[in-house]
Amino acid sequence: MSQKEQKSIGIHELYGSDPDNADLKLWGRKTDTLTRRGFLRNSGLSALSAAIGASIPFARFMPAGLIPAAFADSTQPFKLEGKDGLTILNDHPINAETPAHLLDDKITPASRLFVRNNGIPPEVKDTSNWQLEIGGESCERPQSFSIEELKSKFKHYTYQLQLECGGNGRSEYNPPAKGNQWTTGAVGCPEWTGVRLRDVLKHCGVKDDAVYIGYYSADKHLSGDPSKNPISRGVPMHKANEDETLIAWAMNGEDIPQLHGYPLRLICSGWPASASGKWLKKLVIRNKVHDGAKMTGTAYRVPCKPVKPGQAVADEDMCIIESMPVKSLITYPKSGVIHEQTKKLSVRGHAWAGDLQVKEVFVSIDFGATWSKATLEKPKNRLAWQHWNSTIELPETGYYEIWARAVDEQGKSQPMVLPGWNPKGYLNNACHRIAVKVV
Ligand SMILES: Nc1nc2c(c(=O)[nH]1)N[C@H]1C(S)=C(S)[C@@H](COP(=O)(O)O)O[C@H]1N2
Ligand SMILES: [Mo]
Repeated sequence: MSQKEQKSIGIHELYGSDPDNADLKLWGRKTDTLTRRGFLRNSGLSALSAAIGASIPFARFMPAGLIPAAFADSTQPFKLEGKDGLTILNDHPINAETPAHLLDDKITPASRLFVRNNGIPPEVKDTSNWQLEIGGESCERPQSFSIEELKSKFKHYTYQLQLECGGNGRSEYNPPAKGNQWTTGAVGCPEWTGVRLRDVLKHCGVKDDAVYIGYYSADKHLSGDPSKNPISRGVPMHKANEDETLIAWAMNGEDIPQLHGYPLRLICSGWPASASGKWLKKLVIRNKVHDGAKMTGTAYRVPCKPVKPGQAVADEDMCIIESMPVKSLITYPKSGVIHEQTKKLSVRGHAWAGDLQVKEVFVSIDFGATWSKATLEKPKNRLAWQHWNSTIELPETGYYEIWARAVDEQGKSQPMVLPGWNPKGYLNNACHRIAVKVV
């Protein structure tokens, strides 16, 4: 079996692709098409066990078409300046994600924050002339601020705020979506310091007809055409006016790193991170939904109602993504760990839910047949991710998968299988899982 085949059929595609066939092909396992549970025939079970190098105590619960988590991570991280073990998905423009076990820190350090660039980043050396311009048709008093003016005129705030790319998890969709094939690592939660966007907008006068803000940045379009912006997105006024929406100059108490938007960036946490413009040069207050680059078509928009995978969707049936769905990560142990059966296993990670809080996190060791509740901490502040942990006993030696599932304050759970297909492969919040071999 090639790596490509392994990668192209994962747990979250179970219902999207062809589980019966996949099972038969891979493990000689027959699927009950009614319950969609796979039944391992003796030969299939031993083939699977041999490939993993362990018995599978909960094999009877293993869903059809499942590629063991032990095989899922086949990409090799390689080196990006200032980054620690990130996986590079594209080098023009640079896009890199963080393996789950390297996101274990409560506050994501710069060295472990994913990078998502749509264009060519500027090389900013001297910021004494950097001006942030505020304008737009719904701005009463258009004006510019130097960084020093921003710092001296407005009150400073520091919050821990999570950023997740709208395309995080894209790699699992079928039919596949074009774009960076993010797995689980396009998320992070550093601490940001800056001024409230609301305070700056108020100072410049917001007209009654204002509905949206939009950003413009200093990065260049990949084509080199100076009249084109790589990305110019925004948010509605109610999001712009939130306490935690910042014009930030510091990350984790230091200047924002070049790759992450030095010297100024917008932070609109809880929404697709594409709303958090880096290398910020201009903000516009709009009297209509902002129509900059990547605000229209299939960019950061999904079908307003679910569609069949691969179906064409009319433009008027596409809706802009707003708050991101509930999600979690297992950051310890690292997938593939070998654990002694006599010891309890500590498991931990983070969970987040867009604009909402996470209410509960559950953990399963039997492919989702049963779940136990993890201990969940409160967020440091609104829109920060929450830490969870659990201590697990594994009944016998063999191969296990640990699955984590978060539920938001409105009772919405992460799905165990892929959520609704959409043309660009956004919003995959299916459960994260890791492989554990117990000896
Ligand atoms: N100016 C500018 N801002 C941008 C982008 C960009 O390419 N240019 N990418 C956006 C996207 S799609 C994401 S997911 C986040 C990524 O932030 P990070 O690279 O700091 O992790 O920045 C957003 N802000
Ligand atoms: Mo993104």
